[in-house]
Amino acid sequence: MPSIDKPADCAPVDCSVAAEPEPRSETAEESVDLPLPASDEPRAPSTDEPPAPTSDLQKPAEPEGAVGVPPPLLPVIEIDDLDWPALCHLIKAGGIRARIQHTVREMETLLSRPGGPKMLFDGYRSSPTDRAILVADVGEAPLWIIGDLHGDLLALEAALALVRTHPQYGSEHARLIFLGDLFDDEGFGLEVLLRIFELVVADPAKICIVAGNHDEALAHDGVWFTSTVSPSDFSEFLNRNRGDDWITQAGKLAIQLFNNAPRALFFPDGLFVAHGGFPLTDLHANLQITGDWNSSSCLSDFVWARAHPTARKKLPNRFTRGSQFGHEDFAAFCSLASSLGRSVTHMVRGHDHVQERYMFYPAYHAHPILTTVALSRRLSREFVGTYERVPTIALYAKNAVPQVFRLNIPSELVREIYPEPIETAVDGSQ
Ligand SMILES: [Mn+2]
Repeated sequence: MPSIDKPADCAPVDCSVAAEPEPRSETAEESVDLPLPASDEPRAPSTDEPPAPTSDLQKPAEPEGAVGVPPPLLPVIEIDDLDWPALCHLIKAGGIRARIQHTVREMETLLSRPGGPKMLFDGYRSSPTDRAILVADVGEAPLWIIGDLHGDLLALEAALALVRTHPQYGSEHARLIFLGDLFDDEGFGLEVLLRIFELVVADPAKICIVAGNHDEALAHDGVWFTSTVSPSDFSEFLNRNRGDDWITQAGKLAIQLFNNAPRALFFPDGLFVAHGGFPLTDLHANLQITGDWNSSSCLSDFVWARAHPTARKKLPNRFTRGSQFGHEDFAAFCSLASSLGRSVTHMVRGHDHVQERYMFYPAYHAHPILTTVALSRRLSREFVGTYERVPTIALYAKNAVPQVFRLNIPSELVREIYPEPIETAVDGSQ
């Protein structure tokens, strides 16, 4: 793959050094999938076995009007029949990089339009800078949710093949919500970014990009790209390529796009969408009074908060942006949001790179949360499990938890596109 800047990005020193500067905010990402008790194994739900109704201990005092059974979990769908050789060829052909000038120009034009780019759900912003959008009508065309990609061009192309051309599930009208974290963790960060730019430019009304913590952390100080998160290899890649005006401009456009990208979406059926979480409990009293969903602390929690799989409550820790929440914290948020006119009953998010690449947390059965990430490989900061993973995406279903689709990419293809780095094999030692 001569056109792809991979070998340099895979230098072993990047992986080990980058993990150290900010351990408190990012190492929690792995700790979530390490100590799970057996009861937290992801499960494949079936329609005839809905989650148990809320027990009396779960929500003793919730003032919900339309209390009923929680939104159901739908069966997980296995996708095995994509055209894998064609996907492999597509990625190796390097076309995305070859189209960079056109893509960057088009994106530049779109972002400088007076009325904004008019992307999916932008019409529901209460003001041009509203980043916690109350969506009045989700629309009818299929709506897919794609979690963390971290440079996973293979998972992205597989997802696009599914949502557009699959004989059973594909549609030319398909719309996409990206849950952020498009780059960092090596892989094909620039290609993923440019590919998503291409999708936006082709039809902005079909694409919504919710900012993740890695996207939000990227900045430019006038000379250099910077990042406040670790790993931050994408900003290092951009700096290494500062002689290339097109790559530099792509990075700057990404920053511009993410600055004003939504941090949260509230759907009318109670689905809440964000990269990480929701305003944690120490913000609730103030939020109740002000109703200001766009306060900097609320916006930060949407992007950075992490799900604890089993805890009832977690004390917000404001010394780290990645503070955790428990299932009663989410129930409290659902209650608060509903009292502020935003019904929240369930959530879809990315952020935590769970080993199975999707997770329904049993402890959250009263208010289900789906975590979905589209990562086909074990990242260098993950230390357990197989190298090949099954990336997932999810399909919006009204009044239900979004339906999980597992993209069963053949192992050989994963290894061909992402050769396993020798230095992280077996035991994770560097
Ligand atoms: Mn992530």
